Amino acid sequence: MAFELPALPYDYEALAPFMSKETLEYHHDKHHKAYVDNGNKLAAEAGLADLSVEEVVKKSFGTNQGLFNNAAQHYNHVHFWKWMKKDGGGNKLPGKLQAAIDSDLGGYDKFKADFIAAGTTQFGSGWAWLSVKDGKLAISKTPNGENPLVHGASPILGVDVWEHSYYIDYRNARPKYLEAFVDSLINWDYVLEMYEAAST
Ligand code: MN3
Repeated sequence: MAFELPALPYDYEALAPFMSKETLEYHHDKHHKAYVDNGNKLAAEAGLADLSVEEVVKKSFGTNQGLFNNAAQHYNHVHFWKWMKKDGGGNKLPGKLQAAIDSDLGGYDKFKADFIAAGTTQFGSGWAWLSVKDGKLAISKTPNGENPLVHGASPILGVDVWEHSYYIDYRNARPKYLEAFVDSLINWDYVLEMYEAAST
């Protein structure tokens, strides 16, 4: 099925001052749109236009780099917008998620430190992730558009550490952006929704 650019689930000012209107306009309207347009063109050329985005991501990994880059980035951004909300973030998590973070990742404070470290130490463009693998939560990082789907895991939270995600608001201070994402932006209800889907 053709990829479509989803509307943001909030207005362009909603995430300020942690993520500005200007960042969202460029990031959603231009970067994400380019992944959708290029992904559709390359999926059609590869004869994969009828597949879901998840199937295109898995099929193109390691075999069609151009298509993979765009399809994976489309998948990543569809969820990235929903992984944030106004007045989000912080340590008030849904109970089920809190219990899993306690048992699998050593508690919220350790999760926060390790997630931020993953994003900070991803050299160049990429993502930091929280995913479910073999029934347990795990933190990881990937370069460029790569994501946990191609490593046998189900992503439930990801943060974009490409410069286009933070340079307007934070310049080169990637750790400051990651801290604001965790403290003030994460939509824990959507993380729980993906956790429950990945755990069934
Ligand atoms: Mn991006």
